[in-house]
Amino acid sequence: FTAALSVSTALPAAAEPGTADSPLTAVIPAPAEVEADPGADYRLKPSTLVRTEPGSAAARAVGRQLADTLRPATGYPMPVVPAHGPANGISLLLDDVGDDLGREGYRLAVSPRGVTVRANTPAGLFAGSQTLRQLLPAAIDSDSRQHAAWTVPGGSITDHPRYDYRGAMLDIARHFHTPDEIKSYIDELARYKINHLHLHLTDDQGWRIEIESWPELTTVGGGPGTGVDGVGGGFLTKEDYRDLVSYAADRYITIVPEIDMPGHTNSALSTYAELNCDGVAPPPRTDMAVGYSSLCIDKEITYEFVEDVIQEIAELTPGPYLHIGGDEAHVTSEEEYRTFMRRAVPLVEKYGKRPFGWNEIVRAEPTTDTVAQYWGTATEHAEIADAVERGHQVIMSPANRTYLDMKYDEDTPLGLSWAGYIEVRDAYDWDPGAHVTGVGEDAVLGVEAPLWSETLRSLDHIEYMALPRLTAVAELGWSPRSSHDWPSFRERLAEQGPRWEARDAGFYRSPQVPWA
Ligand code: TNX
Repeated sequence: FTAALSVSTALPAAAEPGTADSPLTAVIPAPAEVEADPGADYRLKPSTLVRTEPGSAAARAVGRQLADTLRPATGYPMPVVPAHGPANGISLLLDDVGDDLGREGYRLAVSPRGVTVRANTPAGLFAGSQTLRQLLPAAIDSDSRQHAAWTVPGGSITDHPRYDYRGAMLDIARHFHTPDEIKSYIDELARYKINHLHLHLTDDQGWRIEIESWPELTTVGGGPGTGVDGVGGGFLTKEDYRDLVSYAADRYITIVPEIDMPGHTNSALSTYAELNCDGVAPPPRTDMAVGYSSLCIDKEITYEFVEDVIQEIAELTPGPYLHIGGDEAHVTSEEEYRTFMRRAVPLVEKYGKRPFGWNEIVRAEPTTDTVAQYWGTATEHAEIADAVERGHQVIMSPANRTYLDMKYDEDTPLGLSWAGYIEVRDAYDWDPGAHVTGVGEDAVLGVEAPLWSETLRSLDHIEYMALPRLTAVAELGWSPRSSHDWPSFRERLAEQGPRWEARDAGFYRSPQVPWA
């Protein structure tokens, strides 16, 4: 579909024709059903209106966001108005499109008179709007006026997600990333229909979220000189966090906060001496080692601390989940680990949240409502299979597939390689619903791509590691199993390149992808 585009000199790559089968299918994640009608293209005009469901403030807000994203490159005014009268232009309508499409599904129809998105809820309208953005030429992502034929290919799409939970994780503990950088990442997630952002808020090297009852966690534990190599200081105030929650919510993304415990806690232990079994604060750490710290399991103050933190985080978080980590507690004995989790997990529930932990958490046999995040590299894992047998749901984040901090290959300047190199095809070619024996489709709540920040300091670094692999995980989470197809994915991925260029996002030009 990019063939119709005559682009400014700033975007030479976008002038190359796309190679996907049908222009309507050139979308990531792949829509569930597509019916092309080549004679029925719609072209945006200076007079195009964005019409939204009358009486729905949420539909109107989705329409406003869509118009905001279309104005800069088109230069068209794109007024947002209530949808009365015959359809023309872009219409976002709430309608009964059937239970099959659920909360996030939508139908999108393109005819010469306009584009109509119908959905059961505003979340579906938002998802449909993201599809529409990708159906326009790549130059639509530019923040300055471009000369292009703003054509949307004719036909219809019926779409809905495979999994309810499609996530990305950002580690802001090893290096703090600012609210603006996090928002920029949220924008990128939203485009690919990722609907959860897990924030890894605390770790050995830094504590990045204000806790009023333990104020030095941030001023000392997250202050200047903290982070890997001592250059990752900073923290989110409660106001920053609330603002991120609402920025994400506007994009139908739920924040999942993580306070990692009982290991990965050196920043807290070095700030508050009383949390240590011997009452002596260890020195702060800025190296990348893992597994050496633990809260003191036998001290009552530990549970006062844990409860205070969980309470404050739960109060700040409208989303249903609260992640309490639980990974790599190598200096906590198995018995201590169970003792700890048997007190910590109920505290999460006491404050109204659904507990979430890295897969080790199932060793403590917590309530089966606890979601286990699988980060192993094996496809046989008795512990997690047994947990599924007991009724747990699992988030799939196999480290050798979804870890965005793993290097692409031996030459990647950033990242780690303990789980191997992950090229784009490795990130794409696996099935979350059949990856680990005993963890079947029904046990999988969703997928998540974690991005650990030991080696990452800037948004450029984040983008380079996340793009393009993030889109592979997004497609695994959204698109039907039956649409899984590497040759198709790599062609569609190639068309994202000019879009990232148009919006100045850095990405890794994998040799596996036929970039324009
Ligand atoms: C393992 S994955 C960790 C993190 C590191 C990451 C680096 C997990 C639950 N724990 O502490 O940052 O590897 O890839």
